[in-house]
Amino acid sequence: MRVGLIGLPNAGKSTLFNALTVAGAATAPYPFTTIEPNVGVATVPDDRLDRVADVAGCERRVPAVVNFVDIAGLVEGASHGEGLGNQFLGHIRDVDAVVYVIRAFGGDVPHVLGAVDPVTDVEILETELMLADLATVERVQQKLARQAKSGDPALKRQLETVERVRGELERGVSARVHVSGLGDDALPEDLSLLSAKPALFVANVDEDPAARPDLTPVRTIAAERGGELVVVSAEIEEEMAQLDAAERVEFAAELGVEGALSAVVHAAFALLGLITFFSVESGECRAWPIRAGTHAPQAAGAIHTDMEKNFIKAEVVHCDDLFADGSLAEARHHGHLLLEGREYVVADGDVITFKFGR
Ligand SMILES: Nc1nc2c(ncn2[C@@H]2O[C@H](COP(=O)(O)OP(=O)(O)OP(=O)(O)O)[C@@H](O)[C@H]2O)c(=O)[nH]1
Ligand SMILES: [Mg+2]
Repeated sequence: MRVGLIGLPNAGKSTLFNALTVAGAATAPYPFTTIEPNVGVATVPDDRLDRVADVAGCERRVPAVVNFVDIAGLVEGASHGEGLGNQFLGHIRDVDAVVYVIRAFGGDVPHVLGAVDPVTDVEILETELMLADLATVERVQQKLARQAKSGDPALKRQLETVERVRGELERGVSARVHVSGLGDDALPEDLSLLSAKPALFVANVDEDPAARPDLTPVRTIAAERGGELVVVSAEIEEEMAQLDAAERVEFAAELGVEGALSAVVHAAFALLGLITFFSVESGECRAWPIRAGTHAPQAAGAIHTDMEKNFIKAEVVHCDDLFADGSLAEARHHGHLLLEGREYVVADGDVITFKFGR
């Protein structure tokens, strides 16, 4: 599962990507620095991992990660080939969720539209995605109209839904807002809409609070479009990512920017519909990302496919019980360590040892 960073050129996408992944992608004060997407992983900060490891006496700790893709900047008309043009469509199609990186810092870095205006930037991004979607929907609509002539009621219903979706897109409403409530087979399976992807809005603000535009309007738009707004100063975060942990904490406290980057990662994690369970094995405690609603055998499969195939039982204790009890032995003693079967739905924060055959 991957989260794509999208935005206008010079919005700070690669700078944010570097802060998140410490990958060292090229950044520069001119548009279209990024052409081919950069791909990297960000670790998910989670203090429960250290606490589980301490209680279970693990030396090694392996955090969960989120995959980020830093995509080329897109400009007005991109859906018709402006700027780097259509290639961005394919890159956005490949990700499971998007982060809109919105420029909210001033300075000498040129803005493609001449002025910093977060609301206009959001509108351009959303419009380009919706225009790309309209082209897709029109194609699908024509195909369905031909197929529905056979009289198949399911196809006729899909055609009606597609026509409604088209109407909403033409009114400028992103699919995220009107498609999510539809049932599973309401739309053709191969209809992949860019503006339906879960979205997070990140305002990349100036390090100087006095030089920041008012973010209230963009916050309102984000809420209307079904996304959260996180405020971050990517340049500061990129600099801080180079520091060691202790320096970072001190620097962040000094600047009053604690936790901004974590907020982006956590929001992206949630956007993908992920939760975390922990494993404790041979001195290693590890956080595993899985989709909310995953059953125990499939969660075991995240660790190893053999563990899913040969799944027998899961020994589960919730981390909050473990912390309260102080040790696995005490948790067992208090009846908090339970044996669960195939139907068990893993909860966020579960600490699990899988029992499997050979
Ligand atoms: N002052 C300030 N400058 C920033 C910030 N974030 C990025 N920049 C600068 O803005 C310029 C563009 O940043 P990039 O990260 O390359 O932007 P991008 O969105 O990846 O741009 P393209 O790849 O061209 O689409 C660079 O010179 C950055 O140093 C910020 O938070 N504050
Ligand atoms: Mg870039």
